[in-house]
Amino acid sequence: MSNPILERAAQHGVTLEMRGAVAVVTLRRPAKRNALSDSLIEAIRDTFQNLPAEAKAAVIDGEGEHFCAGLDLSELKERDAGEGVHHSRNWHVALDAVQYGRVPVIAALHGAVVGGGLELASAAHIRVADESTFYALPEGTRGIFVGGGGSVRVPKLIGVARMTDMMLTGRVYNAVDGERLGFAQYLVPQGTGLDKAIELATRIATNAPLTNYALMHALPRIAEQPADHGFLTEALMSSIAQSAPEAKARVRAFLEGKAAKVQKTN
Ligand code: 1HE
Repeated sequence: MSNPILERAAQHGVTLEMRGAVAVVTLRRPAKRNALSDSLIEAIRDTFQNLPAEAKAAVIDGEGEHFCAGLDLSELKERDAGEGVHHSRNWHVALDAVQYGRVPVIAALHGAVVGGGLELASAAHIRVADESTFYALPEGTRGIFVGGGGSVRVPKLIGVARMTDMMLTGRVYNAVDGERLGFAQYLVPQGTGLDKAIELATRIATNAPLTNYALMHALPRIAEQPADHGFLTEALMSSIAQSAPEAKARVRAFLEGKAAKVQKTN
């Protein structure tokens, strides 16, 4: 790896390895259950802002038995209001680099996905959970509040009522319930989450880049817009995507019987 920014991120516990067109980003702080220190958050930001040009999709994983134990509580300092705002905003920048970066991101979840770890997972575009996964927001019981974008992103997955319950009561969801509620889109046997995430990312990497861009950057914004604005943004985005030579080639291939049909599944 020749990029000094990625080398520094690796020294701070976030490594990047290319598997074909897929960048596999790994949190490597297993002794602390990948708890997110300030330097780990910076390393996540720097990694996703500096993905190699050949990366067309990414996977985020955590070394060890847990995906991520959330905020590094040993760094929880007495901050005045201004410092607290900046700390939270630094998380927002880092997790925005995941959600609104250059390529779709698949999170490979296992073990604890809690607090800021759930906030990080929520910034990914798809979540694959293995059977060991559990989800919690212990901020409520620690006397604090989410600060890494969780109040915006988590309700989009499971709704405000369920998030409120999790934070008020310390409720923990297991992998099966988590998939049913919408935390994860895929539930796989223990130990197979990373393989499944790489398989999905490899497929996503073959999509037309403008389609992936539209799904990452236009769709979530359209979903926030009043319907009237959303219809216009959709019309603009779809016309831009359709006008790309790659879209025309793909449609022509289907019409000439050279592209796969949609297959019914069981
Ligand atoms: C930590 C952290 C951490 C572990 N900060 N050091 N997050 C939480 O409240 C979750 C706190 N962690 C846990 O509940 C458990 O550690 C786990 C369920 C994740 C894993 O349990 P286990 O039995 O595998 O590990 P452990 O023995 O509890 O932890 C191993 C070590 O990691 C231990 O340190 P050691 O020096 O004694 O070996 C733990 O202290 C350390 N460790 N989790 C610091 N989170 C932007 S705002 C976001 C706000 C939040 O995220 S609040 C939720 C914080």
